Amino acid sequence: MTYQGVLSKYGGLLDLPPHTSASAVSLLEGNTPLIRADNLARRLGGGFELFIKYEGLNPTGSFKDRGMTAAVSEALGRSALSVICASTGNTAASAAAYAARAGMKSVVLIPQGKVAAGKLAGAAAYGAKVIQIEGSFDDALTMVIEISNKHPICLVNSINPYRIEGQKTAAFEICDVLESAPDWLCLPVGNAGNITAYWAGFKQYDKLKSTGLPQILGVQAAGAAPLVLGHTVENPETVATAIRIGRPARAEQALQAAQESNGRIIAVTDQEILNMQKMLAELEGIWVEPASAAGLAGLALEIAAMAFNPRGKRIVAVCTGHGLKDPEAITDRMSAPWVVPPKLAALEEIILG
Ligand code: AN7
Repeated sequence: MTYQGVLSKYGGLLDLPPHTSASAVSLLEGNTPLIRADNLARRLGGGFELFIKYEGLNPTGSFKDRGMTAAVSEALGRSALSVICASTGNTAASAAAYAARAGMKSVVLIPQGKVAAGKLAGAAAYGAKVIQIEGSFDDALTMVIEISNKHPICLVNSINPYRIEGQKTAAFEICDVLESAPDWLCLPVGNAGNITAYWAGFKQYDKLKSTGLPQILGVQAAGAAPLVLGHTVENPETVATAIRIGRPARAEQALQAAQESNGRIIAVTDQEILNMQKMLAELEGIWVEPASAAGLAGLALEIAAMAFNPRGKRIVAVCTGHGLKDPEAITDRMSAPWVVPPKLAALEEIILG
């Protein structure tokens, strides 16, 4: 049978109300490739297997689509007319796309001036009402919780339990491809929905199919690292705007995932994130947005610090969003391209000279 999205493939394993499946709103999300990254593994010292779970290849360019198909299908199933979310950008684009397909209205609240171009453009293209808040993502999240409690607008941030259910499917896919869980899973952590979903997914699959459990390495940006610091961050700041979050909604569950899996949550600097973004693109041909390089940057740091020995291990790095989401992360820093007159001699001089 042709592929029909994560609810169709894994719906039986997801804790969703019965009205959900009948109204499935899907863009055939999920089924993303797990790509071997031998060049990068070698650069990091070698001796282990490294795979990239390339979530940037989802329909709107990020992993959010896995949870959004579940949340919007559930909302439509009980005849909700509109959805709302706070977002650093990817949730906004995903919510807007799935709402559009469902014939629902969407409202997205974003922190003013801190959302990457491809995400803002996506939300607008899919027809969302886009509202900039003169504040942080955390301020915006507080506001959407309040308004959705007061009015019949469905909240589709990852506080919505169906988002987590849908996002568990990424863990199922990894186990299905590898025929077991990896030894380590590293991923970026912002509002902490995804790490919560992966851990729940791996635990469920292990019970069902004895696939084993990975150790989880959650990685935050140093300027937005409440889970590492042990307290909320009032003014989070990082080049990885997707994870510019100071008060994660699922902080406790993230810490629990790290602890139960015998893993950890660490922070990396913006420079380490940008270096890894380039390294992944230049060594493997995989361009991800800055936040999505954080998991790998954390892995590199752990290996360099000899915090753990990767030898013989199977490691999966989740790359959550596509590089095209945030072109300025590259173009703002690159040297200007060569300019030559349309003459062969000039071209030869640059290429051969
Ligand atoms: C590319 O879109 O929070 O820890 O509002 O876009 O589950 O929050 C995005 C988060 C990682 C962190 N990578 O995931 C939003 C938003 C990318 C992201 C994360 C996000 P969570």
